[in-house]
Amino acid sequence: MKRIKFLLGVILIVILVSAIATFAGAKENVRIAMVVKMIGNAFFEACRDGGLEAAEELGGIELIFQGPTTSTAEAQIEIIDSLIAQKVDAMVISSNDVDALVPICKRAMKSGITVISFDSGIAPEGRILHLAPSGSEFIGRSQVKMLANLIDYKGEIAILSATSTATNQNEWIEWMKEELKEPAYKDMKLVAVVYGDDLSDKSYREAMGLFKSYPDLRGIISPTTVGIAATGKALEDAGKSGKIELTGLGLPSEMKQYIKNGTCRQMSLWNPIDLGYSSTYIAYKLLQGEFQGKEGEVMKVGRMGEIKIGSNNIAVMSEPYVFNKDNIDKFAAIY
Ligand code: RAM
Repeated sequence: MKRIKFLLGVILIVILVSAIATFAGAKENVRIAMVVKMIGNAFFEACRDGGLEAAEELGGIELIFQGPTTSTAEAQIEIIDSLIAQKVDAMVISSNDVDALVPICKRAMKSGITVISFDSGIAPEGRILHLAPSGSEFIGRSQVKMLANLIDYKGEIAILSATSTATNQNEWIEWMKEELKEPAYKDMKLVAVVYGDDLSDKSYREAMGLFKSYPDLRGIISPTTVGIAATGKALEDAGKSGKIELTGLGLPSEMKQYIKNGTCRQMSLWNPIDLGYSSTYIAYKLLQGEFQGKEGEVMKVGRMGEIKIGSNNIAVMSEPYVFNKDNIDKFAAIY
C-alpha cells in the first residue's frame, strides 16, 4: 500500500511539474537558426561550433546553420523569409546591414519567433537584443593604437574592410576615425577605406590596388578576418612585408604564418566559438522565458558567466585577445 501511495505521489509530482512547465511556456525540442553574413567564412564556422556546444549543453535544441553565398542583406532576407515559413523558434543573426533586415525581422517577431543579432547588429526595432563580442569604441580605438605603435605614429594608412554596409565594421571604422582626431596622430593620415566584401580574392585585389595607388603607404588596418588574411598574402606576393605594416582582426589559425614571419606583427580578435555559444544560449533562455531581454538585466550565460544588457539592448562580452609571435601557436590550435 505504502509503495502504491509513493508511486502515485511521484506520478502526481511529474504531472504537476510538466503542467507548470507548459503553463510557464517552457518549450521542448526547439529549433534555433543561426543566420550568418555568409557561408565559407571560418569565423562563422567557429561561431556555429559554439552554437552546437550550447545546443548540446542545454539539450532539446536543433541548431540550423545558414548563410548566403554573398554577403548581402537581400540574400539574408530570402533566408529569413524561408525560416519564418518553416516556423523556427528563434533566430540569431549576424547582419549584413543594420536597417535593411528590420522589416523582415519585425515580421519574424510578430509571428512569435525570438530574434536576436550577434556579431554584426540589426537596429533595435528589428531584434530583442544584440550581442557584441566587444565594445565598438574599444575595438575601433585600439586598432588605431596598435597600428600607430607599429609605424611610430607616422605616415599614410588605409583601412581594408568587409562590405560597405556591415554594421560591425562600419561602427569600428567610425571609432577609428574618432581616435585619429587625437593630437597623437597628427602625423598619420587615413588615405583610403576600401571594401573586400569578406571575399578573399576581392580583398586581395583591393590590397594590391592600395599598394599601387599609395606608394608611400605605411600601414593597413583590416578589421575583418577574411580581409586581413588576404592582405597578408598580398603583402607577401608584392614583396611589401615589413614595408607596410598590417594589423586588424584576424583568426589566429589563418594568420599564424603571417604573424610568425613578421608580415603582421600584432592583431586581435575575440573567441568566435564563445560568441556562437553565448548567442545560442541567450536565444534559448529568451525563448524559455528565463531571460527577459531588458536593459539592465544580467544574464547568466553558462560557462561564459554574466553578461549585462546595456543601452539600446546591446550586451557586450569582453575585450579581445591580442596576438603576436609569443602566443599565436596556442590560439591557432583553437580557432
Ligand atoms: C569577419 C566578419 C565578421 C567579423 C570578423 C572580425 O569574419 O566580417 O563579421 O566580426 O571578420
